Amino acid sequence: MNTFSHLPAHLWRQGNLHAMRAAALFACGAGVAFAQDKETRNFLFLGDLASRYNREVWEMSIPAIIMSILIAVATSWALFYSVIKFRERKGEVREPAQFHGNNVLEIALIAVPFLIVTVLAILTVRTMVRINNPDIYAKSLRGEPVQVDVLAAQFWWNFTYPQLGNIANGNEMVMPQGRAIRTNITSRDVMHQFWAPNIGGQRAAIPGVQKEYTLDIERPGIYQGNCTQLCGPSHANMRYKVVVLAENDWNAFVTAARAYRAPVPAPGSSEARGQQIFLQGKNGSPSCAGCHRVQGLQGAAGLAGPDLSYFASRNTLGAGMWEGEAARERLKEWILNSPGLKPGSLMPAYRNVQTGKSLLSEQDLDDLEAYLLTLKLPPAAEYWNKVPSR
Ligand code: HEC
Ligand SMILES: [Cu+2]
Repeated sequence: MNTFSHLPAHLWRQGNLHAMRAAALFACGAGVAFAQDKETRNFLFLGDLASRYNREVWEMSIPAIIMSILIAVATSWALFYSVIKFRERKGEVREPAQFHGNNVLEIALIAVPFLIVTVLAILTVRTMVRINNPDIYAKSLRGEPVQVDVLAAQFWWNFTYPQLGNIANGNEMVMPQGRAIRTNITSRDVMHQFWAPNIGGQRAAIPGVQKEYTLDIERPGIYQGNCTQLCGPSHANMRYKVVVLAENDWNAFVTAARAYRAPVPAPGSSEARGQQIFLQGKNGSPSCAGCHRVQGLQGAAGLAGPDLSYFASRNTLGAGMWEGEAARERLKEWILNSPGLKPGSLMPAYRNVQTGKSLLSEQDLDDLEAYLLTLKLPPAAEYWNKVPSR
């Protein structure tokens, strides 16, 4: 039974063509409209094209998408056309036309796909070479590249700036807008993956290997990053923020961060007691300073946890697990029992293993919190206040 048999063949053919033209036009129109609008682009996982890398990838996908649409339209048209045109009619019994041995057809059926694959391969490889070539960034960006060393560890990040007096920050990567960022990515323990979609593709962090990549970002803002490697129980909680600053704000940040020395609390204050515990631990507990670096604090050079130099200027806690208020609220609980809050956290719980009794009193926690909250950049360098939106 043929659904279309009530239509005269020529009418059906015409209608068919019109419908397909309309569909093709609609698809192209929708594609163009989508690409203009930032929200929709984000929705389509294209990122907001805030980096040279992403624009290169987007620009190569346009011809690839157009080619795919053309191929889809052409093959569907050929399929429907031949199914309808050459269908078996009522009472008709005949052998279908045979094409075996038709050289022109067979060569065409090899040559056309070969051409398609070749064109797509050239587009892809060309883009891959371009986005991995530091020179293309250097050409379009201001000044010398900024060096940022990225250390990935279960389940946190450290960002150090070896050319800028070794300033460092944990879990929040501050970077300048419109400059090439030369990253040196490595891992402390297992394989991790550095991925902030707005900045470009995923970059492997491999223990014992220093991988250099050039990144850039064209607009100030906050961009979300996450480890995308299944690196342990908290792999999904291994997040970071990329905070991109306009030139002035970046310069202010660098100047202040280079000059930064952890403040010295007034003797006898809660902060001073906090600093004491931070440096020496309490009741046989390990000292915080043994695992955490604080710039300018004698004895705090630990590298087993994220840098805490200006922890109070950060907006996140637990490598981006919480932000803002939610982060502040959990600070004491975090200090007391980090693995209880974050699965697999390698920061030890401050409890006696045998008795389960806390090694830190409420007072100790208040003091530690008070001390941590003094670790702050000067207002001119508070980077969270400098970016358009969170
Ligand atoms: C054995 C090493 C070790 C000791 C000791 C230690 N920490 Fe940590 N700390 C870590 C690790 C590892 C992390 C990262 C955990 C994660 O996010 O997965 C961390 C994370 C933190 C964070 C969150 C940082 C951020 O940006 O997310 C704070 C705050 C912190 N530690 C404070 C302290 C304080 C205060 C002490 C002492 C009472 C202390 N730590 C003792 C290893 C340690
Ligand atoms: Cu990871």
